[in-house]
Amino acid sequence: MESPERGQLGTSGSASQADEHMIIKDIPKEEKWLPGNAACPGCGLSLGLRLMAKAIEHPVVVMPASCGSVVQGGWPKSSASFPLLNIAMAAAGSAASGVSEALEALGKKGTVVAWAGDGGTADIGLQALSGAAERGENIIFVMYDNEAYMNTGIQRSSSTPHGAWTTTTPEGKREFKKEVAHIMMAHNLEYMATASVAFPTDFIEKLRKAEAHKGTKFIQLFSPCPPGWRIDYSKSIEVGKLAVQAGVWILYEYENGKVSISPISRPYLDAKKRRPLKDYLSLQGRFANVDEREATEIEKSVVEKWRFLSRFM
Ligand SMILES: Cc1ncc(C[n+]2csc(CCOP(=O)(O)OP(=O)(O)O)c2C)c(N)n1
Ligand code: SF4
Ligand SMILES: [Mg+2]
Repeated sequence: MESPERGQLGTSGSASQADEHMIIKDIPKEEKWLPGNAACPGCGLSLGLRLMAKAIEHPVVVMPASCGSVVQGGWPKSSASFPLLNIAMAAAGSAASGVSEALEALGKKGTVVAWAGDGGTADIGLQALSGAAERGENIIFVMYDNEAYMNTGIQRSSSTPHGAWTTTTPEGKREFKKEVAHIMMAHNLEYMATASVAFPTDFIEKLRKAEAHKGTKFIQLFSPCPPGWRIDYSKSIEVGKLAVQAGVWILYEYENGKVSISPISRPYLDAKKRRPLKDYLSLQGRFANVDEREATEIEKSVVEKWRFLSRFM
């Protein structure tokens, strides 16, 4: 799924670095997120859960109200063959804190993963997440970012990008995307990263790295949603790759106060190597109303994001 970018890395003089990374055939075969679930075809969130359950041996998942709550299916026929607690939309950070403390008190094994959408993270869940991070609760918080409230009919969230159509922004969202990862950087976490379901091995490596750290770890996962982004069901991975190649979605890690751009995104530090933004926008019906002026504004926000991160490198 991700070989072209690995190839690029190898030919840009970093072959030994590339060799250190896992490749697709290294992904564990065991499935703990079972097939036949209720996700739409091409659902990024469902692929993300599948990969998470491969990366982490004993996940204990806390899931606020979201598409995730629905796609797992109704008990007793859930797709999750690991413990999964369905909780209120605002409560991922606090519920995960409680589960983590309880596991420790009882001496039970398990890695607590809060698996929340962008609404359940950037909006109503931000306070509980911030509290957990400030207390240093031993959890991995994954914000799967499909950039809108998909489960309730594609309403905009603060993580919806500028110009995107949603049912509550019929002419395109006026505001710009809230950068939750930047907010989490301000919490001085030991480990924070961005990832994408289009780059599964990178995501798995980051989850494993997160698991090795104590305290609150945060991963923001780019998760395409075909109905919400008005893309063909077969295009999720292509759109995910284009987001990285156009520099819109930057893969990076933040550890001990330093940002390091992940190998897949590193070539795009050089703006000339990025794919044109229009290639990314034009593939998605949600950006159909974006005109030249707005495209320029989006382009500027991409440049500004790279500049912001470069201050921490
Ligand atoms: C307090 C509260 N308000 C509203 C809802 C209704 N609700 C359930 S899921 C959801 C959307 C969640 O969006 P997001 O977190 O982005 O996850 P997604 O559906 O996109 O996967 C909403 C608004 C709720 N369950 N609780
Ligand atoms: S609406 Fe989007 S996020 Fe929800 S199940 Fe379908 S593809 Fe996945
Ligand atoms: Mg969402």
